Amino acid sequence: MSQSRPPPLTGPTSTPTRPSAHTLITFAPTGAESTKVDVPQLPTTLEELVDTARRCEAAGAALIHLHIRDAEHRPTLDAGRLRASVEAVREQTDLVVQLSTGGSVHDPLDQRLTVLDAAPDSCSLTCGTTNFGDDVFLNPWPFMVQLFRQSVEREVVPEFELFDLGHVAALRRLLDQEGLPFGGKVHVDFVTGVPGGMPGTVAALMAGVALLPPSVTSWSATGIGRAHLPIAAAALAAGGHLRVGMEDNLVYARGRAVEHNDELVSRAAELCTLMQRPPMTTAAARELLGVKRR
Ligand code: KMH
Ligand code: ZN
Repeated sequence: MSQSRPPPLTGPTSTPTRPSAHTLITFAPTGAESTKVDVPQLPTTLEELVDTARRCEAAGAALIHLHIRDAEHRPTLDAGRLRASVEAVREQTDLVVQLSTGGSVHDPLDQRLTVLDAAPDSCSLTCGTTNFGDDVFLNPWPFMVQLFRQSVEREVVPEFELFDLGHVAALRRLLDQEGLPFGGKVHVDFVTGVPGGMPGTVAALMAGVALLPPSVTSWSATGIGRAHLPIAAAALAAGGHLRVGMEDNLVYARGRAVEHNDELVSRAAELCTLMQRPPMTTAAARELLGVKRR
């Protein structure tokens, strides 16, 4: 703990009163948790990823949240593979490319920092440690600060991942201490329903939204597993944006597995359109997030 006066962890909040006319749909196609053996339809090869990216863009998504796998389909932070994946998705789509810096719960912190070497448009930045099932997803304060500073240097736009209400307080502390991220916008994503994090309930999501600091310019939400649809509906109703994908949910409906990520994106796009906030274009997403053209 430093001796200087700590910044306030509470203060003005920014519950939005006027929702954006369009909805940013983010998709997280792979994650680091499911295995190819258990879920053969999970996109794990570069070819599968690029095909998924194209199909999800066509279905209405504007941002891909990317984890990659090695030749044995295991999670990896291999620099060459990360760079090749970013380049391939960029060549084949106009999606905003976000690399996960969360990786898997087994990835060391210093290796997670090297993800920015692959020059993505955006990177995830989780605002605190959380229990993650039987594991721990580690995000100590010095790591958050280091990643934030590195993202500013590299001109990569962070998306602040909030798994718990305490993460909202940590986000406020980070912004108070470090100022605005590269691009000047602050986009956050509530990841609800992780066993150990905030529950995937409307009440928990709304509590998080109510605590957001005023510098937050947009927020999205995802629900893990059976929280997927209710959280999407709640986020839309409250003026938020959506994240969907097989990283978060493998079940399309009771007794029916997700066969392809674009099913989840298509359903999200239908929901947005029904709610009179149709999917945002990739160009509009770049503007919303303050992402630089590379
Ligand atoms: N795979 C989780 C341990 C992120 O992408 O930044 C962390 C995660 C968050 O998925
Ligand atoms: Zn992730």
